[in-house]
Amino acid sequence: MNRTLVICKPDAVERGLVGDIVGRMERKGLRLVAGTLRVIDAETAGRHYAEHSERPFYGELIEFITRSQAFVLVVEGPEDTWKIVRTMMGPTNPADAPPGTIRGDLGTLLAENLVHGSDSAEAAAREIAIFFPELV
Ligand code: 3AN
Repeated sequence: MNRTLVICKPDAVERGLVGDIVGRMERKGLRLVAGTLRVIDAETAGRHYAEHSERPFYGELIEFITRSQAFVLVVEGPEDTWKIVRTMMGPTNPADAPPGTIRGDLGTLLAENLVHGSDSAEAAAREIAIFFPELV
């Protein structure tokens, strides 16, 4: 089996959309391995988003992801589970995300796009180790 990290971001928790987002993954056939509702601290957010540290929106990104509780989870499925989740999420910008995707159905804002999913098998392993070291 193959695992990936998902974050229902603060906007998803604030809007009461965690059940919808997690339900989509369960109905798709993915299994929940771990999940925790937590405020992500700035240090953890910085490790998670290290690849974006030089981007102009980095400060905004850290402020957003740390502003209130997020639901951080690990899901499991067959090969390339990270890719299944990414397809379900839709493109980064909700304006480009087709209906049927999480961002296409539920979001309008680029900076508050509801959900994070690891973008490769390597990223999944790295990110699971950041948020759920006990699973490694
Ligand atoms: P994704 O979340 O689809 O993997 P990334 O990794 O390119 O997208 O970006 C990480 C996060 O940074 C996005 N989820 C989004 O919230 C934010 N972001 C990306 N591009 C911008 C931008 N141009 N302005 C503001 N926030 C952005």
